[in-house]
Amino acid sequence: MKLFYSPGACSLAPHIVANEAGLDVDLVKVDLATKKTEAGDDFLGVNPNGYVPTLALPGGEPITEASVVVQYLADQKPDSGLLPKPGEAARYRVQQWLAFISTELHKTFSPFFKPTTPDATKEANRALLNRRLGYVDAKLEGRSYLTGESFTVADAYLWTILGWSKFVGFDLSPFKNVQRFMETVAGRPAVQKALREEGLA
Ligand SMILES: N[C@@H](CCC(=O)N[C@@H](CS)C(=O)NCC(=O)O)C(=O)O
Repeated sequence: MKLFYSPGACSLAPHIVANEAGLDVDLVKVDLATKKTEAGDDFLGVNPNGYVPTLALPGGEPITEASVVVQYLADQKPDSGLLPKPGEAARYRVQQWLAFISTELHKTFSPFFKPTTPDATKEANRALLNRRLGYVDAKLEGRSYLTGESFTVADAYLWTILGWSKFVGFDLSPFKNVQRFMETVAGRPAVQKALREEGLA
């Protein structure tokens, strides 16, 4: 398997999951501006949408979408606890969080990275993020991770997206449980390993 990534981008979530699961994944760095891999290959030939994460499987069509790539990786190690097994009610709770993170957080953060985003849009997104983070903070009350004491793929995704806060000037300090969550996840060896492998630590 090859995981196409860009340092610190949302592809960090599946990278963390691969490390947590102990999977052997080849990392391929992509320049998102030029759509070239580090080796100079055309990334659009792999994913015509030109975005990471993209997981290339031997002899198959690549899997895209962060919320799905993390599930595919976790399912390669069903006993890892990263994603409850098919049919278990708890699996849908994790999938609910993945959808929430993707649609309510990830895509609300993205416009901050685009120089063409109008200030009014940034302000509206900041207000929405504050409301959504209030919800997340309440859910994290009295628990280490989103669904309890067990780290799942949703935690990897949430941690990755909220890690962007410092780059876009979004203040996490009102959200005490979220701040504690960020520190807890940062302390996981698989997370630190992923940061080192992406040249971020
Ligand atoms: N729908 C995709 C979006 C992924 C995405 O936005 N990736 C960003 C990095 S976090 C990217 O590669 N942007 C470059 C581009 O869209 O050209 C997903 O959910 O995984």
